[in-house]
Amino acid sequence: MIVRHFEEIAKSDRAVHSDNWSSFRLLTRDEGMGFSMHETWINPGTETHIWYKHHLEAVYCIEGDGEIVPLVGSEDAPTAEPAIAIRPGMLYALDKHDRHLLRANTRLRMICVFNPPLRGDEKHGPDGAYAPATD
Ligand code: 9YT
Repeated sequence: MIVRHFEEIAKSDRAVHSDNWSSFRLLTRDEGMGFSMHETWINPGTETHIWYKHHLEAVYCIEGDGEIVPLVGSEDAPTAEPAIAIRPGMLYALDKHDRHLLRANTRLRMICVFNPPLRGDEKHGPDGAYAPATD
C-alpha cells in the first residue's frame, strides 16, 4: 500500500510549479496504478490554454471559482463556446481530448487524474499538451 500526505509532497520534487499553476503529484506512473493523480492549484486571475491530445484527464474541483471555455473547430482559429462555471463539487472529464481555456477567478484547487499516467516531470508544450507517454 502506498501512503503519503500532501505535506510531504508539497516539500518534495513531486511539487511542480509553472507561471499559472502548481501541481502536487500524489501518484505518478512509477507507482503502477495505471493513472496519475495530482492536486493542482490554479493561480487566481490566470487563463491557461490546455489541450491534452495524448491523455485523458478528469478534474474535480474542491475549492475556488473559475470557468472552463471549450474551444472547437479550426485548429488555427478555434471558436470559443459558452463558459462553464467551475465551483467546488464540479467535475469535468476531457473524454474527447477537449481543447479549452481554464480561467481562475480565485485560486482553484483541483484533483486531476490522467490516463495514461504522467511521469510527473513533463512540460506543457506551446500547444497546451503534454508529450505522449514514452519509455
Ligand atoms: C485543472 C487542470 O487542467 N490541471 C492540469 C493538470 C496540471 N497541468 C498538472 O497537474 O500537470
